[in-house]
Amino acid sequence: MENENLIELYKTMLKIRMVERKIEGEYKYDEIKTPIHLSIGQEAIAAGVCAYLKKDDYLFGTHRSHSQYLAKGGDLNKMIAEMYLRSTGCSQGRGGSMHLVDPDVGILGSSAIVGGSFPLGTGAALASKLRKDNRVTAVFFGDGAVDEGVFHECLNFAALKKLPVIYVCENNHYAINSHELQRHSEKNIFRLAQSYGMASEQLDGNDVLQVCRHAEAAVNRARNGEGPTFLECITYRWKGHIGTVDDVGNGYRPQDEHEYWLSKCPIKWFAGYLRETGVLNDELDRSIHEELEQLIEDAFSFAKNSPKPRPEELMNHIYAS
Ligand SMILES: Cc1ncc(C[n+]2csc(CCOP(=O)(O)OP(=O)(O)O)c2C)c(N)n1
Ligand SMILES: [Mg+2]
Repeated sequence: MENENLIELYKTMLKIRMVERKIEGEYKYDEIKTPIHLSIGQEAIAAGVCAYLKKDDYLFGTHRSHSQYLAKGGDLNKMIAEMYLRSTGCSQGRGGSMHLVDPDVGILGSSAIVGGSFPLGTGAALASKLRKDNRVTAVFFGDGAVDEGVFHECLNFAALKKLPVIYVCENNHYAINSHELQRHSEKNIFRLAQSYGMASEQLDGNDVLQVCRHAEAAVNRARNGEGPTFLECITYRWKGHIGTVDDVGNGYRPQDEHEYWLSKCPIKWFAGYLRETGVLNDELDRSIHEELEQLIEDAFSFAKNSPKPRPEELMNHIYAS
């Protein structure tokens, strides 16, 4: 990868982290009127996969979609306005954090229904195949979504029809409080996809360069008509399932497990790699941080100064025109 692309990748990961840290900090003021699921610690997956998607490729996300939306190039101002449920939000203030959409850059929606991204994304990939539009669809989901029957139906169909789709599993080991070992008879999720006859790999989701290598191969496979790819990306969410708490201790996640994963910070690791290879230095890093801080400040003031939907607009946007 060229140096400038490596820096772009770093910026994307850092942007996700800084945006979510800002949301976390603002949440206590109770002006953000939406449940939030933070993806701090998981940034490398969306950043690495989306680095190989074109603007008009499609993406379908989950309840934990901030990273996916930002990595695919979703508009930051509209995303933050959506957190504040303003008319200027990406879902006109009707959706909140779990319903992010930006069709201008191929983000056709995120879904609060666990497993909801499978049929939507598989259907979009079928449409692309029928239309011969050469688009690739990325379907993001968590390890919890693997427990849904629709996972199997969609993987079978996509493999059978050789659809141009990439299934991206953000395996952070937990579905709310429940560990994957308590839920899965097959302990390696990627093997389930293999059984449907599609290319399927398990990888370190905190190593953005590894994600990139697999994403590039998957996108090429999809574009060349060779069918779907399944990427099981192993990671960890630093925050609790929902909101700003950590969910550590109290019989939920062990302290030592949490600490281990904090030490595997994907951004710290990548910054270290970029410095070692001479791509990043103090001055550049400082200017990237400053640029992002400004962007985020601007997005929050745009959101806070935007109008709320008016009562008489209640029935708008219910049906597509
Ligand atoms: C069909 C359905 N069942 C249950 C829920 C409640 N729920 C919301 S998030 C979640 C856990 C999802 O875990 P995972 O897919 O691993 O994603 P993560 O939160 O770890 O990113 C559950 C069970 C839901 N939203 N939809
Ligand atoms: Mg999970």
